[in-house]
Amino acid sequence: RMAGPPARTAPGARQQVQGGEGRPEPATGATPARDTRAPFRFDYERFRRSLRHPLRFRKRSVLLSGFIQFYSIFIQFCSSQMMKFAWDNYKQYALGKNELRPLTKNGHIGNMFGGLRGATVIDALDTLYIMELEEEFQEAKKWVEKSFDLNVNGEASLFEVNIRYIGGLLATYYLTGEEVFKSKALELGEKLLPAFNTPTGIPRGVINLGRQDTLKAPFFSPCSGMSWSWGWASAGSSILAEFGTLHLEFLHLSELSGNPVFAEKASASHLVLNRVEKPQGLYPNFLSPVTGNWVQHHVSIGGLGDSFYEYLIKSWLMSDKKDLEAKKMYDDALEAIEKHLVKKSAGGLTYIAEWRGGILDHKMGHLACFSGGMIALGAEDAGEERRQRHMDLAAEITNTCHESYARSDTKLGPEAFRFDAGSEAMATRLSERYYILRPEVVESYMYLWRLTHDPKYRQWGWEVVKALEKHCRVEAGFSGIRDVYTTTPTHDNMQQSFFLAETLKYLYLLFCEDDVLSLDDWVFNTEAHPLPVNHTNFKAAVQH
Ligand code: DMJ
Repeated sequence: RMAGPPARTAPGARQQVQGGEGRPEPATGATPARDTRAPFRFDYERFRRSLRHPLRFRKRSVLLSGFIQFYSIFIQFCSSQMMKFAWDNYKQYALGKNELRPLTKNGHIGNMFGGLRGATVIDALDTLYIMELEEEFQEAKKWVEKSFDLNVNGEASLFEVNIRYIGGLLATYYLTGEEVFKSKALELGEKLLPAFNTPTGIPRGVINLGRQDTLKAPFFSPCSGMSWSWGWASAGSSILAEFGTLHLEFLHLSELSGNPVFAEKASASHLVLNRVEKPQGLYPNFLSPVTGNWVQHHVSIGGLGDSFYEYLIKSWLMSDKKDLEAKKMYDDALEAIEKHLVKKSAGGLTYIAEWRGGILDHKMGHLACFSGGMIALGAEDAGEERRQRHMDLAAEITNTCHESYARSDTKLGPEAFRFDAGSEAMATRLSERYYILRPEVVESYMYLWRLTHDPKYRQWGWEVVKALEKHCRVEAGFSGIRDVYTTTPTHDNMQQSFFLAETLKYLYLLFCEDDVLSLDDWVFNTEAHPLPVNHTNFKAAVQH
């Protein structure tokens, strides 16, 4: 049994998914989005009243503040100006494309989002709003209202569409109460449901977003609503960090629509994962959606595994600490990680190694650096001994990730760093020296700051601001760099949408007061889109 959204209407009653007029019936063979058409209204005002800290973003007056506050307001201002610069250039050269190419001053579409456009717009919305960049927020909103087209036909990553588009739209709805964001999120959520049509209910990674209700080109293809596993994933398997990173958004889709189907789909994976035997308590990264068995024994808290663990602890927090199943899964997983993967280098740096069928790979990816923040967040409610141990572990990992930045010439960290062959927190392979504007290290600084108020985290954040300005700012935006170990790096010509969604948002929040998006009220999805904690004590609705 999982803590989930309420079943608001009698079983069998017809409910409506809000905002979708004339919603299409799914094509034969597709997962029905349940025929649910009775009126349902999410009470936005009630939700706002349920927040423990009223929403406020306004900065304190500089005149009324002391030196410390002046310093933090100044850095807030710097990060909001970086956001404005990133947005203005995207708007000027790439509006409607997925990302900005800041050197060539054009847009990039890529193939992750199945024909959807405007990934940067959707990822930027809540950051613009939180930073009170009002004019820019209105520009982004106008694009969503007028140009964001969901009638597309193409192969999308279920994970990426969920964390960036659905997460970004849901967060902006909760912050603003503007219906357009809710209705787009729900419409898109329905398009993802066919991916769950597998024998185990574990979704496949790729879904065709083509409409399932029409035979007319260009929105219909024989593949509409079909799903696949990634070609590169072993033997048709699904990836832990992908099927395990749906829960937060899908629970909110059910919450806003009154339709439990989303929560039910996302919860199926916990059932399968609780049944399957785990090698030494660890979760391998590849699982067959057909048999529900592991396909390969590679375990990582970085890429391919990362946000699965994050969503376990955040599911518990988002349920107002009622989802005890998710909490237990998290506690057990962390215990196995502590036992088998956490290591200390000769130089005294704590790191989390990867595991390949019993053999340790002494490497940490930049992606794995989110874990400092996650472990600190999860430590909160544990007993005294465990709480202290986890806070220490979180601080040590965050320190190691800071070292990976501090030991580079640019003061930005590489994609992966190693602890072997005499190396300590540095990339040893040419192919791992790049930095693509990733957020994970500043994400951990933000959580550790909020939970300890140790000023070093703000100091480290300021170092990142300076390094980004020095090495990543180019004439028309911010760009990733190809080698963090040279002071004259070449640029990769890509301003990733997560730079606006996450890196700049976390830097900004690091210098805000704690009640700006308080951790009592909000959990950040893995793309840093804030989703509210369910304080209203809804009954558990998802039954196994
Ligand atoms: C983001 O899209 C998300 O944080 C995801 O969980 C991992 N990768 C990127 C940023 O590095």
